Amino acid sequence: MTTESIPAVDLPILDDDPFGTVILTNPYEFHERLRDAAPVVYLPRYGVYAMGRYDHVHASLTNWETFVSSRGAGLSDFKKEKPWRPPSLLLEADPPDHTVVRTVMSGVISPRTVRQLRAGFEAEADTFLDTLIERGTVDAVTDLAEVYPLKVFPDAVGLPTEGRENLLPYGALAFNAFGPHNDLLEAALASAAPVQDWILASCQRDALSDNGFGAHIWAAADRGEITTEQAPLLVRSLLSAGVDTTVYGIANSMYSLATNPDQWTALHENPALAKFAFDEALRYESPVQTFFRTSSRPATVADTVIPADSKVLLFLGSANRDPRKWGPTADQFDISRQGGGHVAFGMGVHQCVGQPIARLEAEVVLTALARKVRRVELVGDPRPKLNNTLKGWASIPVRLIPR
Ligand code: HEM
Ligand code: OVM
Repeated sequence: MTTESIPAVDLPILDDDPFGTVILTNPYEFHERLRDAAPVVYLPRYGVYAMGRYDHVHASLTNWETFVSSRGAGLSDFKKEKPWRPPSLLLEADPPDHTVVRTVMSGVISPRTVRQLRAGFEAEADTFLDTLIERGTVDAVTDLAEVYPLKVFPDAVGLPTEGRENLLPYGALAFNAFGPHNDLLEAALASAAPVQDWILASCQRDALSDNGFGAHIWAAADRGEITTEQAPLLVRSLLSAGVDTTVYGIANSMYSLATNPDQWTALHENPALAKFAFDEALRYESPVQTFFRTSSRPATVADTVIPADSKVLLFLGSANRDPRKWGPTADQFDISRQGGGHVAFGMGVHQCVGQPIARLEAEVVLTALARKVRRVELVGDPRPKLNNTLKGWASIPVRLIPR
């Protein structure tokens, strides 16, 4: 260890590997130890500081001047290492640069533009779910959570049908790349070249239909709000962050509901609760478990000083189960839970710009399913899907029992 990486005195040290198989498979026991140890701990394995309590994660997310994103939202410090791809103009930028492109993206994905998608999303959910329910026994991940978003989202962006099979591998790569260079990242990189080529080509104006989110980003370039160099990188943000997240979010919702049958019953009796069920599932099984920041200056957090130029790991999934915030039932899935404020979409200037789309997809598909299905029975053991950033499932075998 070099002198500059010696942690502030008196900081608890946790030797665990949060990117190893054990914790990625079941992070919750580790989260509890992390939260109970102190507001800030040191992880010598990666030479980083970490926070797992709600208050400190929330405060750090909203303090972009001290905890910057422009040096990367992953383990790698862009000041010291070359990024694996040109940085995101949104995720990996700070104000004021961030503000300009964020304003453009918020116009492209707005309550108004997303509202116009609802009828089409509903029609797609209706016919798709009827064929699914006909089959009875299905996989809630590969037959449902992957299929529906992979139809409606690329349509909304304006992508060609051909090559859409590249979207999930690209997302898996991008989210693994926030972590260390371990076996998971290695596996994702192994077959990545054609995937990256397809993504790059799909960000160009001529690849996109003329009435989707992609075209609307290019229209902002035509109006001079962003440059023609920035447009493809903003389309890339949609393709990086817009697919795996909703797939995991819908799959985690199905897992939470299938393992808590009383909650499915409540949802079936009142399908209008679907939006609350999704929010509670995001809290209970957060698809995005972690993001990093870099300290731009010495940062005081609850009496401890994090030195300048440190990587800081924020455990969103732990904050979302902190009993200090959520009370003694923090570890229970309860769709009638009162009081929001989960950080599954982040908080502050980087808070998920794709939220209206994610919420629409989930609300529409879960509402339709709640109407059509009386009971969801697990008929086999769910198999976890490991990723350095995302928590979710490779397989959830279920029987859908119609009303
Ligand atoms: C940012 C989670 C869906 C695009 C974020 C952040 C989180 C997150 C935690 C904050 C990152 C940070 O603070 O560093 C999720 C989850 C989703 C979801 C859980 C689904 C359930 C989407 C969708 C899109 C999207 C559908 C695209 C349409 C983005 C972009 C950012 C972002 C571009 C960066 C925003 C910025 O830095 O200003 N998301 N997201 N996300 N998300 Fe999402
Ligand atoms: C981006 C982005 C934003 C959020 C998450 C993410 C792959 C990527 O702007 O490229 O994960």
